[in-house]
Amino acid sequence: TAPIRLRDYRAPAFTIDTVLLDFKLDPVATHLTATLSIRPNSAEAVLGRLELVGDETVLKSVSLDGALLAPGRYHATPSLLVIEDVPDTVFTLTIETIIDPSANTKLMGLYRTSGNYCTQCEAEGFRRITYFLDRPDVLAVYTTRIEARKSEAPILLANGNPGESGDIPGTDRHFAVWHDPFPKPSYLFAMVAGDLGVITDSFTTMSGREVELRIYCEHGKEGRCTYAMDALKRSMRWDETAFGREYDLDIFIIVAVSDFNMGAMENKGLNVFNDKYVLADPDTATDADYANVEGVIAHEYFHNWTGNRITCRDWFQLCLKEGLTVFRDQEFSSDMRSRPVKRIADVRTLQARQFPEDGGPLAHPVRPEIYHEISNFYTPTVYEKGAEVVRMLKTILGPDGFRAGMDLYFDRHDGDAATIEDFLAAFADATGADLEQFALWYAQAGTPQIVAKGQYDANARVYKLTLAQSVPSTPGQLVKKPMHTPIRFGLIGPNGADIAFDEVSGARVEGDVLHLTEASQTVVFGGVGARPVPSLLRGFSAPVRLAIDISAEDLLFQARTDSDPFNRWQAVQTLAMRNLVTGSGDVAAGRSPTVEPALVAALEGILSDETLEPAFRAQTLQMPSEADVAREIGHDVDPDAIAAARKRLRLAVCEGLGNTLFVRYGLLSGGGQFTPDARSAGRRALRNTLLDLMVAGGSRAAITAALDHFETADNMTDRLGALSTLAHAALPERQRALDAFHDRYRDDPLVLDKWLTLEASVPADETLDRIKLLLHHPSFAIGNPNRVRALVGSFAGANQTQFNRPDGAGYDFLADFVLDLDRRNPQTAARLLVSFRSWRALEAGRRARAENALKRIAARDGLSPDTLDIVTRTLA
Ligand code: HT7
Ligand code: ZN
Repeated sequence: TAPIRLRDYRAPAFTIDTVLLDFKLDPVATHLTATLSIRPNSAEAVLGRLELVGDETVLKSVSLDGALLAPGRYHATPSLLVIEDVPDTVFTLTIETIIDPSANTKLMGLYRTSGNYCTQCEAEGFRRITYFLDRPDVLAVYTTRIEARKSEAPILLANGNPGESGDIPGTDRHFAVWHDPFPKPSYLFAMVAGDLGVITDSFTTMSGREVELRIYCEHGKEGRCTYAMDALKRSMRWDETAFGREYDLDIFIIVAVSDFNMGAMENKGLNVFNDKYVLADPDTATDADYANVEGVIAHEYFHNWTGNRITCRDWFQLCLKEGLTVFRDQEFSSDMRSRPVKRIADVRTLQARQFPEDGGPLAHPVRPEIYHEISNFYTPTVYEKGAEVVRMLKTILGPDGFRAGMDLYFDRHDGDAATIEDFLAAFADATGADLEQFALWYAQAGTPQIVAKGQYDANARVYKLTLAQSVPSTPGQLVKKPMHTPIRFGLIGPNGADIAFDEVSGARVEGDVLHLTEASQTVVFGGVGARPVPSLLRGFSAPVRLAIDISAEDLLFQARTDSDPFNRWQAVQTLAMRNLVTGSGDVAAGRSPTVEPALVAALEGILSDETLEPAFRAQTLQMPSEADVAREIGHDVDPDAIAAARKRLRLAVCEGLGNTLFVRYGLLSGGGQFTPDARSAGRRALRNTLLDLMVAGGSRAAITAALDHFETADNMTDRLGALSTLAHAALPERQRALDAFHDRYRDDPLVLDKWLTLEASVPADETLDRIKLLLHHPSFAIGNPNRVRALVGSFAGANQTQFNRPDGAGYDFLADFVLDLDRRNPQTAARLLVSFRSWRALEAGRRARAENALKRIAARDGLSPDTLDIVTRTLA
C-alpha cells in the first residue's frame, strides 16, 4: 500500500462534534449504535462525499438524520464506509456495528482479557469498533452508554464523569452512562466492563476540588495496587508544583489488565494499564518493578495535559506528546529518587535501545516524515530521543525560559491538536530565542558524532578545545546539517575542582553550557592556570556519541574527582569499554586479553567512596553489556568473542578487587524490613551487584553465597538478583534454583515472566532447545504479549550469544515464531522482529544467516502490514 507522508497532510473534510455510543455487550456479538453529529469543514468538504474508515468492521445499518439508508445510498467494505450525498450543514449519522470481542486476538479495538471487556484505540483501533474519522485532529465530546449482563460485568466504565446507571427492569441486565465534557480524538476513547476488584482513594487539587481515585484489578490483587495509588497521588501533586497543571474531571480511573500490547494507555479519565505496571508488593516485585510502576503511572497521568488537553494534529507529531511526556516522567522520577542515578539509568536505556535504532536500517527522525504502519513508530527514537530533545531545549533556555515556554504552550493550545512547530513557537515567543537550527533535531535522523580535542598552552595560559560534529547518513537522508547542540562542561583542575577561565571565544558559552552550532568550532579559554582535564557533555546534555582523545590516567582522575556524578560514571564506563573493545579483538585473534590497571583502580575508588550513594556505586560497578560492546565495535561483530572478553574482564576485576568485594557484600547484608524507597533499593542494588561480581570470579565461596542469597531472600529483588546471577553465569546450580522459583510462583503469571526471562537469558548452547520446550509449558501462552516478550523477546533481545548462534538456529527460531504470531497479533510480532535491526553489523557468517531468515519472512504471503513494514525496511 501507498505510504502516508507528512507533506500530504490536509485538514479533515468533515468534523464530528458529538458522539453517542451505545454498547450492548456480548462475548461474541456486541452490538454498538454510534450516533455522530457531523459538520462539513466548509473550506475542505468535497461536495457531499463522506468517507469513514473501518478495520474488519461489520456494518448492520446506517441512518442519516433518523432515516434508515437503503444499501444503494452508501458503499461499505470492512475498511471503508462511503456516503456520497450528505447534507452541507450539520447532520446526524447513526451507525450500527456488530463486534466479536472474543475473536479479537490483535488486542486493538474491543477485546476480551481474563473474561472482561476492554478497548485499546491508539493509534487506529477505534475504527475496529465503528466507522469513523479515526484521526487525531477530529475532536468530539463523547457520551457512552454501556449495557451488559449484571453477573458477567458488574463494573461498567468509560471516559469522563459517571452519569445515570441502574438495572434494566425485567432482565438480568444493567447499564451505566458516562459523559466526557472534554473534546477528544477517538484514540483516547475507552470502555472497560467486567468483574473486577477495586481500591479507592481521593485527591484534593490545588484549587480545592475533590477527585475520586479508583484502581481496578483482578479480584484478589487489590493489595498489590497500593503502591500504584501512592504513585498516582504523588504524580498529581508533582504536575501541579512542577508545571502548574491541575486534574480536570471528578474521577480518575486506572484499570490493570493482563493482555495488553504496550505498557499502558492514557485514555481520558480511564487509563488502561498492562498489569505489570500496576501490581507491586515485596514478594512479587523487584525494586526495578516499583520504579517502573511509579514511572508509568506518572507518564500516563501526565498525558492528561501533554497528549489529551493538547493532542497531536497527526501521527507524525507523535513525539509532541510522547517525547514531552517521557521527559516529564523522567523529571518526576528524578525528583522522587536520586537525580544522578535516574539520569544514568535513562542514558543507559537510550544507548541500549535508541542508539542501535538510529544507527541501523530502522533509523527515522524524532518526527518521521513517512510511514506505512503507524504502530511501528512507537519507537525509542520518538519516545526516548524525543525526551532528550525536550531536555536539550531546557538546557538551552534555562529552567525559567523553559517554564515560560511550557506555560505559553499550555495557554495557547489547550483544546488543540497541535504540531511540533506550535510547540517550538511557544518557546521562541516566550523567550525570544531563535530555535530554527534547533528544530533540526526533530527532522534529522542518526546519532551525531562529536569529536573533541583539547590543547593546553601553559605559557599563554590558554586552553583550546576543538569540537567537530557530524550526523551520519540514514535511510532516505544522505546529507545532514550541523545541529545546535548544548554541551555542558567543566575544566577540571589539578586539585579536582573546576578551573575558572576569564575569557572565551569561538562559541557562545553561558554558565556551564557551550553552544555547538557549526560543523567544527575551536573554543579558546583564556586565563587557565593549569592543564585541565576536560569534562564534556556533563549529565549527558545531548544524545550524541562523544569521541575524545583522553588518556587512561586522565579518565581515572576524572572518575575520582569530577563534580558531575554522571561524568564520574562515564569515565569508568569509557575505561571499561576501551578494555572490552580491545579484549574482544584479542579473543577473536586468539590472543589472551589483558586488563587496564586504571580500570580496577577506578572501580576500587568508587566502591570505597562512602560519600557516594550505594545506587550510584552499583551503577558504576556494572560493566557495559555485551550489546553495548557490539554497538561500540559497530562492524564484523563476533558476539562470542565479546562475551569471552567480558567474562575475562569481570574475572580480572573480581580478582583485582579481591577480598574487598566479599567484605563489602557482608557489610550490606541484613538490611532490615523491606521498604521500596530509593535508599533501601540502592543498598540492595549494590549488594546484588557485588554478589554478581563475586560469582564472576568463579570461587566456590561465591557460588555458595549466591545460593544462600537466593534461599534466604525475603523480597523479590534479592531472590531474583541471586537467581539472575546463577542463570547468567550459566552455573550448573541454576536449574534447581530456577525450578524452585517456578514452583514457588506457579500461580502468578507476572512473576513467571521473570522466570521465563531468565530461562531465555542463559548463555548456554542448550538454551534454544529449552525455549522450544517452554513454548509448550502450561505457564506460557502465545496469546499474552507479556509471556511472549518474556520468553521470546528476552531471547532475541538480550541473549547475545544464543540468539546470534553461529549456526543461525536462533534467527530461524525467531523467524518461525514471528510468522506464527503474525497471524494472531501483528503488533507484537513486528516488535519482536526489531531484534534483527543490527544484522548488518555482524560478521559475515552470521550476517548471511540473519539475511536468509529475514528473506524467508519477507517471502511469506499474507504478512500483516506491521511485519511487512519492519521486514522490508530491515532488509532495504
Ligand atoms: N500512548 C500509548 C500508546 C499505546 C499504544 C500504541 C499502539 C498500540 C497499542 C498501544 N497501547 C498504548 C502509550 C503511552 O505512550 O503512554
Ligand atoms: Zn506516552
